[in-house]
Parts: sequence; structure tokens; C-alpha cells
Amino acid sequence: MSIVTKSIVNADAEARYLSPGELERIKDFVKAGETRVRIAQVMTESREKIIKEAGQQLFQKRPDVVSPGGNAYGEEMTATCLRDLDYYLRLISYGIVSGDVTPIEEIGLVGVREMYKSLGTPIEAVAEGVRCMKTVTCSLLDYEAGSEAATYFDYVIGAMS
Ligand SMILES: CCC1=C(C)/C(=C/C2=NC(=C\c3[nH]c(/C=C4\NC(=O)[C@H](C)[C@H]4CC)c(C)c3CCC(=O)O)/C(CCC(=O)O)=C2C)NC1=O
Repeated sequence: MSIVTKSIVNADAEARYLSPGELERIKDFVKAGETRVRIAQVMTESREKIIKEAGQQLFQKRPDVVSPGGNAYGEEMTATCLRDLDYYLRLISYGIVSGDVTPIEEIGLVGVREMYKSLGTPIEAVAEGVRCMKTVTCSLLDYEAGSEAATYFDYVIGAMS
């Protein structure tokens, strides 16, 4: 739920106007909105480049996952691994647009540990892949937008650590 919806639900439960503090937080949220949308545009336009470069960085850091016996070994499994990175990049773009991590959590993080465990996928390597996507994405953004974007990537990395 975005901060706007959340504030309204809280205020209406008490049949009151939005408080000065709530309005102040909504003002900050709206002010930062243009930056958030710009970040999502960059991520959407550059998704192929971000996934490709992040994948290269990940497999350099974790050659074991693409070596015989590794979870992403072989063309098909490597493609599935990159698809998972693409899933997380997409979910992170949802979170950034809405200024809220709930969509990331609900679609991609609930039960994620158990899921990767049952697939034999080392979750810390998935987290590393998300960290590589963060590096590539931030290199495409200015400092302010990069630090805003980084918090959403860090949220996913934290949930996998
Ligand atoms: C949008 C929410 C969502 C997520 C997150 C998701 C993940 C997801 N990743 C899967 C598989 C997989 N995921 C990976 C990923 C990797 N292996 C590694 O060693 C690397 C570290 C890593 C890439 C970074 C691989 C290789 C498989 C295939 C495993 C197998 O079939 O044995 C599967 C099993 C079914 C399938 O193959 O599609 C799911 C459900 N599905 C979803 O709907």
C-alpha cells in the first residue's frame, strides 16, 4: 500500500483529516515521485543490458553455479537463472514506482528461502546477482536516483541474507 493510501486508511478509521505530519510525508513522497518514475523508466529501457551485465558479473564471482554440478549449469539452466534476475528487476521496478516494498515482498519474497532450497539453488548467489543488478542499474543513474534505487535492491538482498 502506498503511503497515500495508508495515511487515508488510518485517518478515515478515526474520521479525521490527514495530520500535518501525514501531509508532510505525502509531500515528500510526491516530490520524489518524478525521480522514482525516471528510475523505473531507465530500468525498463535498459533491462536487457542490466540482466546481461549482472549475469556476467555474477558468473565471474560465482563460477561454481555455472560449472558442472552447479545449479545454473548448462544453457537452459543459465537462461532460467537470468530469467529469475529479470523477475527480481521487474519486481524492484514495481516497488520503486509505488514507493513501497510490499509488491516486491508479496510477489517475490514470501517463501523464497524454501523455494530456492527445494530447487537446490544457492540463495546467497541469487542475492549476489541482485547486488550485481544494483551495481549496473546505479551506473546508469545519477547519484540521487542511484541512492533511491539502491534501497529497493538492498531490501531484496537483505531478505535473501
Ligand atoms: C516472479 C516471482 C517468481 C520467482 C522469483 C520464481 C523463481 C523460480 N526459479 C525457478 C528455477 C530456477 N532458478 C534458477 C536460478 C539460479 N540458479 C543459480 O545457481 C543462480 C544463483 C540463480 C540465478 C541468479 C535456476 C537455475 C532454476 C532452475 C532449477 C531447476 O530446474 O533445477 C523456479 C522453478 C520453476 C521454473 O523453473 O520456472 C521458480 C518458481 N518464479 C516466479 O514466478
